[in-house]
Amino acid sequence: MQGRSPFLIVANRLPVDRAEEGTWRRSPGGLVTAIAPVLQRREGAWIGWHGAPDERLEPFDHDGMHLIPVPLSDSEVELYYEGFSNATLWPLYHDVVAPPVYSRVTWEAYRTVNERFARATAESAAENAVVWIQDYQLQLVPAMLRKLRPDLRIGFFLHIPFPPVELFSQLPWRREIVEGLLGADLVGFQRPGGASNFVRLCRLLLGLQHQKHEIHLDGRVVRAGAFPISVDFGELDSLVREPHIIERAKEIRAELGDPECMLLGVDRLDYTKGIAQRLKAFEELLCEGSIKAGEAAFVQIAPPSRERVEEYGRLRDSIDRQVGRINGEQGEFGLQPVQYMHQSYGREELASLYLAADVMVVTPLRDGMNLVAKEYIACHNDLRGALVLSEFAGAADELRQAFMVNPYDIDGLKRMMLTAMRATPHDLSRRMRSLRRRVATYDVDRWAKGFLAALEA
Ligand code: GDG
Repeated sequence: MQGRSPFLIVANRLPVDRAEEGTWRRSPGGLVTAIAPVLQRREGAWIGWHGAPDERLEPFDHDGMHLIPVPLSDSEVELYYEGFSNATLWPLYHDVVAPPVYSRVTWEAYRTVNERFARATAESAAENAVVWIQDYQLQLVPAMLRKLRPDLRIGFFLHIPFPPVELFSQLPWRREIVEGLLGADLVGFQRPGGASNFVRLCRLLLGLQHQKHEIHLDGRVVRAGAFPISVDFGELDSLVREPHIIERAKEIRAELGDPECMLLGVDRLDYTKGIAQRLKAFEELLCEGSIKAGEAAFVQIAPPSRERVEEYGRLRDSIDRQVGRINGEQGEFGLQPVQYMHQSYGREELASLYLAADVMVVTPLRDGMNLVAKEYIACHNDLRGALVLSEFAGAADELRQAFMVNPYDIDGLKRMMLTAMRATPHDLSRRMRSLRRRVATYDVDRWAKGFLAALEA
């Protein structure tokens, strides 16, 4: 077992993107930030796809991390990733807000690719190594891996919601998925409700005994639990204290025509994020005169996502139309109430936007956690700013001082957006102080350490 790793992360994607020919750069995002130091400390390895189809790469080192690429063919990207992961599991796990596609062909590809990940992990893990598998693309890996390597300690974390039995049962391969997850020693969810759904499913579908969140099978115990993910609070908090970020935030407001109130949305363009609902609420507020066009500006950042999946193409067209209609009907010369940016921005620009915004509007119809909400809070050491937050985001469990909404209730959403816009500085700072205490204490480092401590206990 020489040269094998005592600690492995297994995820659909490696934590790097290609820069220029032959060079790599670390991908942005909390997961990588949280896990990279653990990998470096423990001489671990990360197993995942490197992002280019039909290409085989040898393992390589980057940024103190040992990376083991798993190849995917172009057709596997289409069937396993865009198909089963993103056209079946994603909508099914998000309350079927879009209809899931059940296809035997994409399921087969999902199984094949999961098997490949399990083999790559089995070959790279040292005796008794700790393995941490990430997310819905790899739910069969725990059981496949346990079969190959019963000596390993296996953890699994689901970043998206885990649905109630009544919805999950639609899945023609429900049994295989649950049995796949049960290969782990610890199955982590964002919310306690996800862990309860899973345990209940094990009982109802497989007839397994459990005590609270401990499931008994084959003489083993599988534990389920909630481990709410978070952000790198310290990094964002110091970033927004930099003079160039503060300057840029002022510039952004000036570019918008110095509105009294700037509202902001930041989401991958995804139908689970409730973008249409928040725009509708804003449109009605303008239409009925509750707010004037020059008084408020709505900035919606929505980088493209999963564009080859059909439902995402439809969403793109419908948001394009909605924004066009609002600006066409409610705007004036040189004054567009909605600034819709269908592109991705750098970390610093994003931080400046968060800092500039008076009201952050986070209205997912269902969301595992929602890091944008926590990032906004981390960026407001000025104690200014209001967070409008959907009760259907995992973050709602922790961020009780936000302006809570049901995004399906457009009247309620309108009322809460107005309340947030008109809240007194005293009320805002009281709420923000408490929100910041929470996010500063439970940051992403604490999440990773908490999960690993439970896995190794
Ligand atoms: C999944 C779950 C769970 C967004 N636009 C830009 C950009 N972003 C960054 C945000 C944030 C991240 O992307 C999005 O994270 P979310 O948590 O909001 O949502 P998902 O992508 O759906 O993530 C979710 C998460 O996994 C972690 O477990 O919270 O529930 O669905 O960090 O800042 N980043 C940059 N430019 C952009 O234009 N650089």
